[in-house]
Amino acid sequence: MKTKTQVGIVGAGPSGLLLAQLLHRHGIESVVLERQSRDYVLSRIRAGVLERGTVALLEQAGVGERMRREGLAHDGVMLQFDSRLHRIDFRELIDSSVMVYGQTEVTRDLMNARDASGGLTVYEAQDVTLVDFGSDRPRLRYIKDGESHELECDYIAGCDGYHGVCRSSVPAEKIQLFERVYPFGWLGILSRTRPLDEELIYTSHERGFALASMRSHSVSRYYVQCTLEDKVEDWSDDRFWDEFRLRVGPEVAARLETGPSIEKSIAPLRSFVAEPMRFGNLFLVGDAAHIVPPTGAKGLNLAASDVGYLSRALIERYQTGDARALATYSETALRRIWAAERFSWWMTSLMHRFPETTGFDRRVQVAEFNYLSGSRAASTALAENYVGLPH
Ligand code: RFL
Ligand code: PHB
Repeated sequence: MKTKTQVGIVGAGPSGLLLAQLLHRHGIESVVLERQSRDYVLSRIRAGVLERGTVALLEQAGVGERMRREGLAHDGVMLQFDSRLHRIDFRELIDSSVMVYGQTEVTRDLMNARDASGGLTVYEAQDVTLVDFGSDRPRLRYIKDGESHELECDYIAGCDGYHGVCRSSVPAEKIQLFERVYPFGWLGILSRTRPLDEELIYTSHERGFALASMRSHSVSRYYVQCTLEDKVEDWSDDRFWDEFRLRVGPEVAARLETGPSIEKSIAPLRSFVAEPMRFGNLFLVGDAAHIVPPTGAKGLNLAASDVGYLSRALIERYQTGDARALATYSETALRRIWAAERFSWWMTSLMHRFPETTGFDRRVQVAEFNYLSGSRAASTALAENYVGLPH
């Protein structure tokens, strides 16, 4: 079956759904094609910290109501090195804050908004293929319930994540890839327990990194650095809690409420950027174009800032015919992406134990922590980046 729309969006993660919603608010029609089912998309536990700019975009998209009610505004974060704590006070240093509100909830709100808008989202769309995206007649082919479909559109937005089809459809000679793979992963668990603290605690310990985060006043999210060989099955809940206690130290551990995990997963850490992000009428957005290690809480926020740039450029193009912002989308987005790549790489390097770490490396990490603790300038630099550089 052949159909037509203005913007064909591949992927119903936060990038694709937020783009669809912002376009809809400006009268621009889109169709979203998603490989997985709706429930599968909602079952993925990922990011938890939203920058100011992301919150503002969600408000603009008309999905801020529940986030405002249920999200937790945080005015700072704690860094801990070998039981010494230093608080980065966003409010005092830069008069700002972040919002703790899970990616799952953001996605759920966006799905509900999409339903209300009447826009079409095709879940379980198989074998999505991009056709002639270099021409002015780009098309998306896919199979749904055994039937072939072709969707003609003006533009294609590749919002299909790191393993998606859009980036890999670009001929190798037209794209440059930059990558750093870290020699460790994060093992994360979710539990129905009271969070350890009112704010997040990032810990660097000889045994490796640990993070105490949360989703609400009664649901916590914890991580420990693990090896690339570790398997989820190797980590019973008890083993996880024991390791976590050792890393955060007795004083912080004394406040820890433990309980059965309701989700447990391992994510490898990677930095990755594809350049450029535009190929004719195909635009890459979010994880399809870049990955950051989660240490700076930037992945979802970068996806949102890409969507901000692309939605504004498309709105301008449809409202005034002016395609200049579309022409500079890649350059504009990449400038902010590299700033977040730098910050995420730096914070990962500061907080983790690398297999090759020597006594020298550890002392350099401790010296950097000491500098952060004693310097308002250094703390301000961290605060500015963590809360999010301007869009
Ligand atoms: P997503 O969320 O990966 O969504 C892409 C969507 O595209 C679909 N898709 C396809 N659809 C049709 N046809 C195809 N051929 C397709 N191939 C893929 C997928 O099913 C999916 O629904 O990308 P998006 O929207 O750009 O959003 C980006 C964020 O999800 C991501 O940056 C963050 O979640 C990254 N991330 C984390 N970020 C943080 O800030 N803090 C974290 O704690 C954090 N944990 C994580 C993460 C990413 C992870 N991944 C990607 C493995 C933990 C994990 C495990
Ligand atoms: C999370 O809550 O999942 C989370 C928070 C901060 C990070 C990474 C993940 O840096």
